[in-house]
Amino acid sequence: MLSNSLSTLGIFSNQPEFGQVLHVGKPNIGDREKLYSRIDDMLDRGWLTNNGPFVQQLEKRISEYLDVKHCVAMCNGTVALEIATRSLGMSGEVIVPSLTFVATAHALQWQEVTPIFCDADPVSFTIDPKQIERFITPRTTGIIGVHLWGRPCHIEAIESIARKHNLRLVFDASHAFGCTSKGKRIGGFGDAETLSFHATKFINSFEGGAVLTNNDELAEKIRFMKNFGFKGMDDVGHIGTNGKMSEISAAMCLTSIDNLEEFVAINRENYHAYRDGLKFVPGIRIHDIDEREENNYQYVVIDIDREQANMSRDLLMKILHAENIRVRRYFYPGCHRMEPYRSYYPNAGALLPITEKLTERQLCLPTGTGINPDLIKKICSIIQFAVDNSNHIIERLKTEKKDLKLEFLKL
Ligand code: T4K
Repeated sequence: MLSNSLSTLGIFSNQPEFGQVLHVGKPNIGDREKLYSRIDDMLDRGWLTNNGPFVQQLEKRISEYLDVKHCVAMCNGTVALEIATRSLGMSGEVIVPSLTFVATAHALQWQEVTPIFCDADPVSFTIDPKQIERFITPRTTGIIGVHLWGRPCHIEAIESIARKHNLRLVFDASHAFGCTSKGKRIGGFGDAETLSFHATKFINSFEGGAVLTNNDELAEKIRFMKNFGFKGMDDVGHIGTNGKMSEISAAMCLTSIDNLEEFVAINRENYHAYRDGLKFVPGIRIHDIDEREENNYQYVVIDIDREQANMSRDLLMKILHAENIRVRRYFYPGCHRMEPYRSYYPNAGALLPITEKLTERQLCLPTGTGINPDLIKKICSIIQFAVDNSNHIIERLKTEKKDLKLEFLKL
């Protein structure tokens, strides 16, 4: 393909440019020897879960790193959200952005709390504080902000709305481990923040998550809730569930954190390689990361202007997939267009114009330790080639690929 000829493109049934699939979210593994040695310790100890020493070590390390009083490790980020919102007594309706991974909304609906979708700020992509108050009703009990792609929410504005209306406030910080807002590490804002350590995250524990809070009483309640409500041996004082993180997950997470600086450096270099490689491609704009703040650079997102690029986002995605570049449309089509929400609120899109627009234009590009600037140069040259030759590609697809949905080909 790099010979830059139309006939070598994977989308015309040729060999893909890359023999191995390049994933968004390929796990960062870290130092295997350290991981193996931790696993040996764990097996020797014969303590595999239930608040083991690695979990305790991890909680201490995270709370110190993020400067938050309590970190309660969990089995995943979704359960962390469920427990955080439940422990705060969220009920009725809770305002959430639609532009997020569906787990943010599902964590509420799973408990029969109704997520009410609010539009995104077109610049930060996070929940728009100017829109929140229009969704507050007598049934509203809380707000969840999501630090999407590591970009901090408008924290002060949302905090002040929550205070004014006496609402509980949770931030879903699944994407934001190691990111700062006005110089302060994300983790201690709102009543609680939640993390995900899923395999695809910057720091991972295979599956895992955490709830962070500065509130002693809340932290105690969360600890009970994630352990079936046990307050002591044979003494159940709360309703609870099984939200515990296992020792092998904590071992992985500790190892991941040992390598945090290296992961940031690799992601930063990749982000800059994409910036350089895409700066002259018409209609393709890489979303800026505010480098005055600390970032994990885990999500490299581009915006595709269909008119300027002379190509839809979805056609570009198909072209890249055919080269084994598995870009993702995070978070298309928006939670409000997924079930059950789509059936509950078929017209929600009318109140979410920015979300509707963004979800049609964005693509996440592969980064992380599995990617490097040489690979990125090739990826960018394919994007450049596709955009430069969009008319020819579309004409040829129309004749050769009659099964391809017309929607992809429309300009
Ligand atoms: N809140 C937010 C804002 C979130 O983004 C998430 C999770 C949550 C809450 C909930 O946290 P968890 O309960 O998951 O801890 C993935 C992840 O499964 C999900 O954790 C994540 N957000 C979301 C953004 O991405 P999918 O459906 O895209 O996963 P999947 O299997 O398609 O994998 C993504 C890419 O990574 C693929 O291209 C394949 C690659 N991959 C994946 C895995 C698991 C690998 O290369 N190796 C792997 O081991 O949701």
